[in-house]
Amino acid sequence: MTSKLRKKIAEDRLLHVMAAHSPLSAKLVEEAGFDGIWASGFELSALYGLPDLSFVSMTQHLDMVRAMSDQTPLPIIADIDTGYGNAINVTHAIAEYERAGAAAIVIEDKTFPKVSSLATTGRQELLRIEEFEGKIAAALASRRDPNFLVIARTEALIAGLGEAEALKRAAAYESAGADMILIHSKQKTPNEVESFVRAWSGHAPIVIVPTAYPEMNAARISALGKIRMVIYGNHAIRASVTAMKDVFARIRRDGGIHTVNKDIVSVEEIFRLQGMDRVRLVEKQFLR
Ligand code: SPV
Ligand code: MG
Repeated sequence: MTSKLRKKIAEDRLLHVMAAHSPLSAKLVEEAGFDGIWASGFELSALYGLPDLSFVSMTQHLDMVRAMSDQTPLPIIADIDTGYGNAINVTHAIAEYERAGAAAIVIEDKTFPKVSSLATTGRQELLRIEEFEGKIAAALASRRDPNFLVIARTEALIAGLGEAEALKRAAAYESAGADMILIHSKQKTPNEVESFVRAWSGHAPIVIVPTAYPEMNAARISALGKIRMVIYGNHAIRASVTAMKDVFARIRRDGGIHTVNKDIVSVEEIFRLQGMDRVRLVEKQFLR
């Protein structure tokens, strides 16, 4: 999967990567035609009913990455937050994520424990640049497959440190060997990210997560030219919550499941997603 992602990035087109929080949602991402899966920390935290504050452990996240990669051939971009500790911990994390079937990791320059970048309040503390360069170097030195991508994410704009600091950090992380740079912003308009991208003179392709500024669509992203990947960061979990809330409310209101039945997928569709056809084949072959 690693070389597949590397090749896609070399194709010089915008890659669309959708969040997933389970093997089932990962399969739906694949069937919808996305280029990759974002193993989002925010989504997995929400799945457990927890805030995105480094509460979910590396083991929990790794188990999910492994389960997703067992179910879909799509490249998985793993959100490893701050790398679960210092540069030494990063060496361990990279080996584990590679083994679990991820094609790439995104590591961010915040301190541990992190606070969700989308939180309107809360501390957003950044590491010293040198320390984060060390974490990138540790990631690069620990990958066994050179096609396993190390994506460095700067939270300088999220922390309110401004474009100059974001550019300085992005340049330092590129020099440290990062394959791509993720620039994150929670401004309600694309202006902040567009300005950063225009000012970016590095060679590393850019990744964005336009959750807070949804009008930044594919046409607008492509017009900037330097962005190679867009991550739809939490749309799987938000779509699930929307759908469940709606159906549950209708069942309560209507006093039964008779009205919603036609509006939700059939049990047969779930059988298909579960791979029940394979069970039938095995049954025929081996049950005697
Ligand atoms: C995630 O999806 O976990 C992310 C993106 O890291 S964001 O929540 O926007 O920080
Ligand atoms: Mg995250």
